[in-house]
Amino acid sequence: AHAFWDTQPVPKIDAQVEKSGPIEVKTLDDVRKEPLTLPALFEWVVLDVNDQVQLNDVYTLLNENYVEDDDNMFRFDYSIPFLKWALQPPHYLKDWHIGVRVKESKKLVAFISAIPATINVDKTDSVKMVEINFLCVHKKLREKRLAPVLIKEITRRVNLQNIWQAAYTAGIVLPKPVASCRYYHRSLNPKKLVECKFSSLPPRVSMSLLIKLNRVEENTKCPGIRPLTKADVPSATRLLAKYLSQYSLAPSMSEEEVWHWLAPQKNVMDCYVVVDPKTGEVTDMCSFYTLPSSVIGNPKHKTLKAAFSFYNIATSVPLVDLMADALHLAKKGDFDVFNCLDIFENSKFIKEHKFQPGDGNLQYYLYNYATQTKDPSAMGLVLL
Ligand code: YNC
Ligand code: MG
Repeated sequence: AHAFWDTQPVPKIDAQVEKSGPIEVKTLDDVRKEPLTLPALFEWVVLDVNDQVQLNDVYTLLNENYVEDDDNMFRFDYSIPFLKWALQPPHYLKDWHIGVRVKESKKLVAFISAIPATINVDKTDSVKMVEINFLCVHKKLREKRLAPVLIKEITRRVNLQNIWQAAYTAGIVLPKPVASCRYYHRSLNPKKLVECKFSSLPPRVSMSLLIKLNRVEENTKCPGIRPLTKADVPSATRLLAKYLSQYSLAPSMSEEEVWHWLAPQKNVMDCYVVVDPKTGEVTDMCSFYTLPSSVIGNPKHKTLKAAFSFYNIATSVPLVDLMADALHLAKKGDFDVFNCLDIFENSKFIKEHKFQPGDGNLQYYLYNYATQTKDPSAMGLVLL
């Protein structure tokens, strides 16, 4: 049923994985030295995301052609600063920002990216991997089997660095999900969400009641909560490592990576911490990234500003209180909606804070690494 995926080192969809580990083992000698062949009208390019013009090309391709919801009402609108940040973590490789251009016009018509990451699997195996993201083929070139060529080319370039595993997420079901997760949404601006048809007025609920039901706390609950600073990083890194060690799939981050991924950046990343006043140690952290969506064909609203839950850790306060602060801070930041998955301990605050289940699912995958299927609550990894 999968002309491409059936040839790849991933478990069959009905496979019951017993033992964790690589599916195939290869060496550099096995890796093709030349790029995959593209149809004659196209050429491979490396996108230099430090160049504003090339970064803008990636932005525009994704803005016009990237992921939409099932009803094609919203499309992710990753911002230019977000893309620059997401594509350049410590030890990123420029070669892993791959584009396809039309030879004649130089128009960018496809993209795929990899970034390096160390992922802990089943609490015992630390695996050097890449995270694959932003796979996109222009709408006019769909269903021409270009996606497998992009995937094979990035695999080749990752393998050339002696890396043989990858983590990725997708809305669709492929062989074979490690976990099937669900999105939940907390309205912050219910009036706008209804006007955009992101949500609808429940029966017998007036707009004014809906607004009242979705109010957030007027003040923060966690004493001293404030943005993460660079001085917090050693302590925040320890807190994260300890917290993430309980999950079956979770990243392992150096101090450098923690600062890259969590440093507050307007319209990209929000990260707040509570610090023990005696020891200076970070005891609690909440974070969310900014990912707007274009509202397709709405006369009144052009974009929805969504916050996506990232890493949240509560040790000195209840998790529900920490997340009440996250919602308060997101509302203050003018977000319309706060999104999270049912991963981590998120189920503990989803009900209490009036999140509603979405219609989208998110499947987590590993490439060339078999492991037992996991419950969403065993997942400790967020991909952008
Ligand atoms: C997808 N999202 O099943 P079979 S997520 C993986 N991830 O192959 P064609 C996908 N595979 O089933 P189109 C996929 N979507 O025949 C489709 N496929 O074996 C498979 N959408 O290719 C599909 N971005 O070119 C089928 O399809 C084959 O023209 C069909 O292109 C697909 O970034 C796509 O949703 C998604 O831009 C590019 O629809 C296009 O439809 C599009 O004929 C809107 O392809 C945007 C969108 C995907 C977001 C993401 C993660 C991608 C992971 C890719 C897999 C990485 C593997 C690990 C590599 C490194 C390994 C190392 C080491
Ligand atoms: Mg295609």
